[in-house]
Amino acid sequence: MTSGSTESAPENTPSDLVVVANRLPVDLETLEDGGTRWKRSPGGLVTALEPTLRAREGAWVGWPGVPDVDVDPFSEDGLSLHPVRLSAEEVTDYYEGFSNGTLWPLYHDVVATPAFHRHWWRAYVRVNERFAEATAAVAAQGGTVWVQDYQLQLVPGKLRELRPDLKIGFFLHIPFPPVELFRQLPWRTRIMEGLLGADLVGFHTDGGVRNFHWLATELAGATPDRDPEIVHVGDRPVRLGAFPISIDSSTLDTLARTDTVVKRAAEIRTELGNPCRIILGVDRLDYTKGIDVRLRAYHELLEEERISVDDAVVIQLATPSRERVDHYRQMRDDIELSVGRINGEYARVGHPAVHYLHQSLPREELAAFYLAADVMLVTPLRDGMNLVAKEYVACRPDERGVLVLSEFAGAANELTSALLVNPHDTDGVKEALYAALTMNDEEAGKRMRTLRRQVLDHDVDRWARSFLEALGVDVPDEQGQA
Ligand code: GDG
Repeated sequence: MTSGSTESAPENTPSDLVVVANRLPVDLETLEDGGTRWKRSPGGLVTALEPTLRAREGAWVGWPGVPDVDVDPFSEDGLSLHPVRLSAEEVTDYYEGFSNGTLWPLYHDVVATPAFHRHWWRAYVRVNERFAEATAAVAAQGGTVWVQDYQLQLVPGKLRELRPDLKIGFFLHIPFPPVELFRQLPWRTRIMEGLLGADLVGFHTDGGVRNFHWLATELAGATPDRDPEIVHVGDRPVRLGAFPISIDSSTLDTLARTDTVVKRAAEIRTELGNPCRIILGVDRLDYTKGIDVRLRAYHELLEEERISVDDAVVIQLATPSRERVDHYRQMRDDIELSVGRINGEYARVGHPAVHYLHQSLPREELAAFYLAADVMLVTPLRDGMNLVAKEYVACRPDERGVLVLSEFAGAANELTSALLVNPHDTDGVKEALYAALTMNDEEAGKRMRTLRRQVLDHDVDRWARSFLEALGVDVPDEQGQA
């Protein structure tokens, strides 16, 4: 195997702090000659956790993104990585099936119908056990383990059985659903018991904490405490809390001030034919993101002749996502049909109304789009947080631009100076879009300044720090002092 900048494997050194996530922070890529190499996938989570992980000889347990390969543990830039093997069938049943065909729609308010299949569940249990075993083998005596997200909800319980000495945290990146919806799940008690294996269970919002508290005490037999953020499993307390995730705000702010990005933003406007207003959407192509909602609102404004294509064009960047899952294939067809329909009716040669890119763009290019956009439309039907909304704000050091944001995104709790909309109310979204397009500079600037204060003060480092501190971990400061 060719592997980027890897060092010899530190597999025998137990780690004080272990992050467990479905994916490793690097992807295994197959080369043309049949060899393989590691490619870093620098997500927000890695950036947030890297300094803490390095300071404590941290480890990361996860799937390398390719089925049916056995890869030995290795270390990259001082972080030890422990790949977990998944077979192709497990990727289908545990990942695409139970995680993305059952839990994802169920936890997002059933905006698509979840499928319940017993063979998917069995694969989920098996894979979760494998992750727990891999973690148990890596964590130092009395160490800390931080489990991430909905794919691994059984890991805390299983890990506690294997290693009662560990401190275990769990963070859910998607919404924790209302009680009535969660109760549809045939394996609801098993999931609750899995999560209650943790010492600390974190959500983006207080709503998640409340839903979880009810289910823990009414369904899973935990005992309430006087403190609503604690329940007891036997004599063991489990803490609950809201930890709204964020982004590396200052890095994005700096990027958006660079000459390259500023110049590219101006170029984008010219390439679009200098429309008065650029409206932007940036999403993984996912049915929860409400891409159809915003296209409908734009379409109706054109139909009603309140705006024209010279006044406002839409750019929709839609990153390819989960393309083997049925709901996603159907939704992509629907969106592409709407884009075609709007352009068919309103575009002129060389001047589309909607510019639709089903591609993933480099980070600098994305920052230039944020900087070029006069109106950012973030209209999910349900979203744990939504980092795009925060990234847009961080990329506006010019204090211009208007954010239209769904009340059903976790980000709406913090970004209250955005124009908040109910994505189910087409008229409401339409009016908010119109208000954003016609807002005067003074009001837009005032709103953007308030949004920027929030996003720049509450970055992803603060998020990671507050979770780990609540778990009782000494987090080193920026100088590396514990
Ligand atoms: C889950 C929860 C929660 C998108 N297109 C490109 C690109 N992106 C990046 C964005 C942003 C990320 O993808 C998407 O993050 P979101 O938070 O918006 O949504 P999910 O992927 O659904 O994330 C969500 C999150 O977990 C964290 O807890 O906020 O609620 O659903 O960072 O910038 N990045 C690049 N090119 C693209 O074309 N480089």
